[in-house]
Amino acid sequence: MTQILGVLNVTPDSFSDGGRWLDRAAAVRHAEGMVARGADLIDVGGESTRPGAPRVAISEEQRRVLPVVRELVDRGIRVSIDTMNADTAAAAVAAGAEIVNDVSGGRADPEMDDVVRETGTRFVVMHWRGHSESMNELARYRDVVGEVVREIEYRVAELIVKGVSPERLIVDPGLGFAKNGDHNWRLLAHLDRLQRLGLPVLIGASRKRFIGELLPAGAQVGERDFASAVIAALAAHEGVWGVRVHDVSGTRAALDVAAAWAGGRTR
Ligand code: PMM
Repeated sequence: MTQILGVLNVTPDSFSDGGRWLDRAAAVRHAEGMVARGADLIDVGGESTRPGAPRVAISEEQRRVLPVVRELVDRGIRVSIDTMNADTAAAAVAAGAEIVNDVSGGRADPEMDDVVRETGTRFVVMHWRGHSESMNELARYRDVVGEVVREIEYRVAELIVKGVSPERLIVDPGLGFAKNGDHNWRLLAHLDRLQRLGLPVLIGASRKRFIGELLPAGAQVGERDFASAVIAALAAHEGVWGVRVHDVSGTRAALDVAAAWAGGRTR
């Protein structure tokens, strides 16, 4: 069954939910709501990765996320930590986070690979070419699917050489990260190429701009949820391991449809 990672951005500036969950009690309530609606894990992040976002000091990132991680773990909620910082990853894993979701796939912080090996955490290797301020210039490909798969494969090989067990790795094409809408759709249409690496695949399409580009002009960010849930259903149908989403109820329904459809085949 495809896993749902419910997004909890503890930031003032994420593009779709910035500022809403900076208050710890509100963040925890929101996470509990997502679990009640069917999230398998809560992906807690303290640094916005939207294009052009400024970097956040590590101390500030940890001040935002660590108390929330601790409180969710105490309540029996499974947590992934969305961070590019090795120190934050180590502290979150020590607090009980079971997945480190690094949008740079370990490329932003040279210490990350060691933390992954030493802690034995599960680790998301997302395709990444550079920080958000340079993302648009880096969105140049001759063969986006081939290049993204090769670059992820290279990073996976580097992690394995450093002693990380491949069973701990999850891969993610990094939709919207140094990619335009056309790139994203090609990657989604060729998920099988990424799946051939033999590792679980995570997809983060929820509410991203390329979905907005399909909708009528002037549609609000929240109106992207229905289309995001359709992508989740199609991705689940292709056999992805997980989807990272903001709207858990819609995604739960979409994934239940995909599972029932798949079940219908076997009866
Ligand atoms: N996208 C965002 C943040 N974290 N993590 C993974 N693994 N994959 C993604 O595509 C991804 C991510 C940016 O989206 P947000 O601003 O809505 O959190």
